[in-house]
Amino acid sequence: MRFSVITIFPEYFESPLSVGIVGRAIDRGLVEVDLVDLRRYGKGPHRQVDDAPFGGGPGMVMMIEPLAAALDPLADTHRILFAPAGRPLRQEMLDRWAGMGHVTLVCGRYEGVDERVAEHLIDEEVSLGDFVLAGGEVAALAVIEGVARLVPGVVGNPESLLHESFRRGEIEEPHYTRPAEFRGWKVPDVLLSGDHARIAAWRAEQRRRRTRERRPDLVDDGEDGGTPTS
Ligand code: JF5
Repeated sequence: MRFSVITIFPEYFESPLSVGIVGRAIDRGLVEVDLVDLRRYGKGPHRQVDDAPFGGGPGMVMMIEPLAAALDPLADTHRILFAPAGRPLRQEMLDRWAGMGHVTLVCGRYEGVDERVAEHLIDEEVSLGDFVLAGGEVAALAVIEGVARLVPGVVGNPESLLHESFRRGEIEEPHYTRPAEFRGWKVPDVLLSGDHARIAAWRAEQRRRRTRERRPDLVDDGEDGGTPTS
């Protein structure tokens, strides 16, 4: 699996890509990340990549020329732009991108990106959620990590991928480990009972309750039938 990342901060990615599951996947050659420094394609002696918005207003807009120059050699890849106005990221997208072999991640910065980039040079505009970041770099890292763990051989036990709660449209039940009591806070008795049928029923009930309480948008009895998660 190959990721090309277009960013004005390639150094931002160094530590996150060197540790944990992703770091090991890169070391083993299962995942490759090519960092493309957008400034390389910047305009003039200052390598300018942003300019004032037409029509006025605050902030700066990322210019189309540097982005086009960086994206043209990647025209045969699936190109994703991160921005708050994109479609919300979901597990189904990560599943789909994991099957693509090579995706390009474009990290927006400043107030926005010239709309002609999204319109002509990008396949999908994606958001991490309803909040604003300083740039798309965190979103790119989230996608690299979420996709990398789906690449065959990256995660030790691939069985665990199938049992993920998001694939069932629910959130997870609570987990506990030793000690059975800490500061008087007890682990639910049922988990110590050894009765596997009762444990499974309790966990299923916990998932239903927590989903209803915390994520009513996932529950399949609303107006819109719930948000599919995979
Ligand atoms: C960004 C223009 C990109 O704020 C974000 C973001 C939020 N969710 N997903 C991405 O990206 C930074 C800001 C303005 C383009």
